[in-house]
Amino acid sequence: MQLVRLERRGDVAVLTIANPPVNAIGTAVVAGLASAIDRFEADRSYKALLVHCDGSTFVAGGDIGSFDDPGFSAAPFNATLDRIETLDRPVVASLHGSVLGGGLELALACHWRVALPSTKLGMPEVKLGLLPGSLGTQRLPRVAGIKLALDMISTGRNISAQAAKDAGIIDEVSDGVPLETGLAFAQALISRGGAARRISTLIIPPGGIEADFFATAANDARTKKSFYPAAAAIVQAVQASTLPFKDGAAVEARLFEELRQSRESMALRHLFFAECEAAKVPGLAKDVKTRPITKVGIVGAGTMGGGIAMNFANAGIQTVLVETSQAALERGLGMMKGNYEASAAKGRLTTQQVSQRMALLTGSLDYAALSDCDLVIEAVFENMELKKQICARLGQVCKSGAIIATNTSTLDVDVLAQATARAQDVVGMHFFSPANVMRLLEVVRGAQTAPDVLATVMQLARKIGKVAVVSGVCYGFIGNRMAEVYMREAEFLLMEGATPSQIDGAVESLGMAMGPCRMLDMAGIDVGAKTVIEYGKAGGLPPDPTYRAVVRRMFELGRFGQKTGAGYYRYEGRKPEEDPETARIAKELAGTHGIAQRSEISRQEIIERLLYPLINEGFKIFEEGIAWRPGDIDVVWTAGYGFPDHKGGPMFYADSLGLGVIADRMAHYAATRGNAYGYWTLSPLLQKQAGERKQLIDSKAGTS
Ligand code: 3H9
Repeated sequence: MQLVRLERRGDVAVLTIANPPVNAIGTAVVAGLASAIDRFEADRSYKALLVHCDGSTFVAGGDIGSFDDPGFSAAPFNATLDRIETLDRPVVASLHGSVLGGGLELALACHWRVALPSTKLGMPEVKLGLLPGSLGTQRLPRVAGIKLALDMISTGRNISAQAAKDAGIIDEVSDGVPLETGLAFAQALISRGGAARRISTLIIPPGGIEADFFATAANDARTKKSFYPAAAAIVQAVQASTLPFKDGAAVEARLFEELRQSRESMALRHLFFAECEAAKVPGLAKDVKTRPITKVGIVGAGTMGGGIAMNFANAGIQTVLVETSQAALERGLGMMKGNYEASAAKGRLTTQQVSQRMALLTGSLDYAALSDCDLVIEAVFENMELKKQICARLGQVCKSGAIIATNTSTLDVDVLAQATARAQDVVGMHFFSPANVMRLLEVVRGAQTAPDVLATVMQLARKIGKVAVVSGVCYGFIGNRMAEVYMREAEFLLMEGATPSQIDGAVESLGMAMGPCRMLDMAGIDVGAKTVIEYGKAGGLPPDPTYRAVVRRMFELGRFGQKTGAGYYRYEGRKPEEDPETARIAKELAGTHGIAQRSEISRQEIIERLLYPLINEGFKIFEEGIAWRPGDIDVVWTAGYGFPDHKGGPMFYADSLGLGVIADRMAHYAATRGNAYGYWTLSPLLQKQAGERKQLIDSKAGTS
């Protein structure tokens, strides 16, 4: 396929990029651009050049996959942009879709820009741990001003076509077909004798900005975004736009290359592709017909059910909530209204949007209200017997072809599927709290889940803005199964004498959003303890009396975490304070179970004991086929559990550390702590990869 074409339309040479799906710029496109420019230069009968793209979008960026090539260089594309800008006849870019990164850089090298009203423009490189590497840090400030340019490049946010016009980034907003609007603009330009204009020749006026502007921005980047080297580099590169263009360009080139090779950027690029991959269901026929979802039912209007319902109302889907009492129903609907009103108060929603969303949410005390729903999700608390009863009832009440989903976070989806007597319609939809905010959705495929059910739920997840990862059935699926070993070690460390803030501080120092103690206090110790108790009833727990002894004791004492003002920490409002009572409880348990307390436990030991078993569990999950790809595990932990994205998720992080290091330290803990219950037994896959000195994830982002 020809990726770049040059065709005549009267006086105008039309350059078309056709590189689906998003017209990303890679080596072949750059070569195509160069040859098209050669032809344009050679033919003096053309009066203007129009650059546009086939398909649903203008160029959405450089080809992210190519950044992993050791021989990658931005120089050929940058030289091509330079050639475009220095052309002596006007060059017009006609924009549509997502004009991002290298796409916006291409547009800024053109002399004039026209865009459809629906166009989104942005420089999202920062989300990949990069900065714009094709002169975006130099050209954008020259047209948009330093403040807006720095804001767009630092946040990676998109702006609308109208906002871009107001900021001077584009010249005209015009509706129609991109080729035709671009041609009309180019022809009008020719008629009025419009000439070439070059952003690189613009000079940023000195003194147009506060004297300490860049110092403050650099300080913010260093302190607030210390885990992300791109943040500080972006400030430096944008500051360099006040230098002569060539000098600024050299600064940008150096910084881009440093970032491209940074671990952080590799990790974020891995996650970009891992998220794209996670949406793909292996073996699912492309033409599988999904089931229409126009009405959703939720059983349970508690925090979880309410949060889940809001996702559907946000997407314009009618949703009915079923509860057992009027009071519970009213409480649930009131909570949702309160959440929407809080968003409106922050200016995120209009009052009209609040009313529209609330109008989509109704409540009922009668299961009959679920009979015309296309999807019903049970979201009652984690109790197998209760969930089985509800599933049995849903099996009877739901219409034929309706999907029945369980929001269980740990229980056996196949057992629940059997309870409905229509297992092919059943799937797990594990939302994360707060369900209207957290991006992750674990989709649990049961042994009999029908392919079209899986396809429908994956499509629906995208519609409601979730990143969905498919998991097989096992205790806790991908996320909570790994969290279980992490919590296990956190509790052992408490009993050995570490404080909650030492434990949390250790993993937070790596960039984890929240350590295990704060996490459980927030999620609810009662919820955590009941899950462990349920797991025990199902025979899943090791015969170890010390296993998760702390959470169970806290539960007995009514220390449920934030909601009761005390858990691992004591709370004044939401602020956690160290609580001597926790140390006392841990010491008492240590005494009961004969666990020796130590006055000092190193940060390194805490990190290793929390994260290495978690990684080991991830390996088991992958080799058992519970997760299809290591990247799926990384998406679960970064999107749902606050694992630092700049470390790429636990599996990518394991590769960065070296699997041999993890295997050695696991062996060390097996020897020093004993391994009666197999806590330190290596997954065969981890052992094999470590032995062969191999990585788990191929460096070509996201594939295993
Ligand atoms: C950059 O530009 C650096 C420059 O400064 C310097 C360059 C020298 N590359 O998301 P979707 C794939 S950095 C390669 O489902 P949507 C994606 O993996 C780049 N592949 O579609 C997926 O593949 P698959 C700055 C890319 O309609 C398919 O396209 N730009 C790229 O929901 C469809 O993607 C960005 O960071 C790419 N740049 O959303 C933009 N982009 O079908 C990143 C997409 O195999 N992209 N793919 O799974 C996006 O934000 C969204 O894809 C977009 C479309 C909004 C464009």
